[in-house]
Amino acid sequence: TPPISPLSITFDGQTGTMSPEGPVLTRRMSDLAGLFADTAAWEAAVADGDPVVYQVASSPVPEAEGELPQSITTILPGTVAGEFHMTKGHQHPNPQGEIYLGLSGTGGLLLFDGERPQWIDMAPGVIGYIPPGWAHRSVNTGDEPYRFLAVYPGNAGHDYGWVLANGMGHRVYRGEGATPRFEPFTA
Ligand code: S6P
Ligand code: ZN
Repeated sequence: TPPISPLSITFDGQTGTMSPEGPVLTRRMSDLAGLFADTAAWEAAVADGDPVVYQVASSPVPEAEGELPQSITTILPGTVAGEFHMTKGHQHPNPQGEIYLGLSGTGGLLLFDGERPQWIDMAPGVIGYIPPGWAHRSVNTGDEPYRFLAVYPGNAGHDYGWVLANGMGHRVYRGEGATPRFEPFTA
């Protein structure tokens, strides 16, 4: 991939769009196989319209070594048997850091290094830092879309199998009031 020219990107934190825009990825309930604890409830949601769970809008900056691609993830509100809507979650096979900036709604960043789960509350104006070697998943803990901007090294990659094999340390459920309830993940 040839290097990209300097550019200005306009984004809307209330809609999750970027201009100019690169690829937009849509993940539906059926794309999240094996991730929610209640398999029967997940199957019922897939059968009942297979709703969109999240979308990722990328800038035109390519995922190539030396570049710093950006994307805005929008996770729609909801649960599967009380477990909050979330991203698949991944490790960077090339261990490199990443930053998230909260744009709208409320959510959290679940991090797991294989031993210790960590949680960062995310809201507009909060930067969540993901150190190298920490798998990461985003969770919408509110009743409106949760959006964040991600900036990451272009050669970091995405390993989704690691999360299927190791989990993320915790599961995140709707709790009392605004506080999520965490349950240990057992693989
Ligand atoms: C990429 C960055 C985000 C996620 C996005 C979707 O390194 O962490 O752009 O890709 O939030 O999550 P996932 O786990 O489906 O890639
Ligand atoms: Zn990442």
